[in-house]
Amino acid sequence: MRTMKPHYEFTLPPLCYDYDALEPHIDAETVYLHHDKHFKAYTDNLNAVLKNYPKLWYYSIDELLTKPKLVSKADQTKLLNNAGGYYNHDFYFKNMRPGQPGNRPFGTLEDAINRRFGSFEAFQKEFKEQALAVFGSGYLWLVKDGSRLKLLPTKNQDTPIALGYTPLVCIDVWEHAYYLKYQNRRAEYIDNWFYLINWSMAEKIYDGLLKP
Ligand code: MN3
Repeated sequence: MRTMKPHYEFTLPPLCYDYDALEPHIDAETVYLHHDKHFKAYTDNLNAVLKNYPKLWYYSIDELLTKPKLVSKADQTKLLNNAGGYYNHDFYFKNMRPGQPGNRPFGTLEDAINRRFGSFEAFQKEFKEQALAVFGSGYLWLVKDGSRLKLLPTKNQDTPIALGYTPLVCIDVWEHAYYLKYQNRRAEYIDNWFYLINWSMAEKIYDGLLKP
């Protein structure tokens, strides 16, 4: 049974911290533009597609992403791009918190990272290499693939859930995520972003205590 409360219209999820809370790693203006303008545009465009499909107003974002054929062929790309932009940005902003020195995973996820990559430092190195290698616009994710951990690059606004993976951590490497402060220096943005990863959130998802 579908819940009786519609998801439509989708609203822009508020930031869990102040615009300047990620300084000096990500500047306040970038956070403001990225959240209030870019993320908002995906939200508005998603609502614009859904407006014509009252039957879909009860579908969650996950359902929309995994069942794009519910809309006409002409609207499928628009739905996937904007529902994907909504899902990915919601995850990205929640997956960060004010920076802390020595920010690292703990608990069962730390054990799994050590098993899969050898050490946290080896994980960071491989993550950075793959995030640098994302060509054009996209994301790099740490996902759970069954019981295995995996690094997953995605293009544009493709999502890991449409591919059947459970996301744990993600970095947005679209230029709008870092250009104001770092210009073309994506590597520096990645190094700084490591201080911001919300490992508590990743750990809860990994342990099945939180839905991504
Ligand atoms: Mn973005």
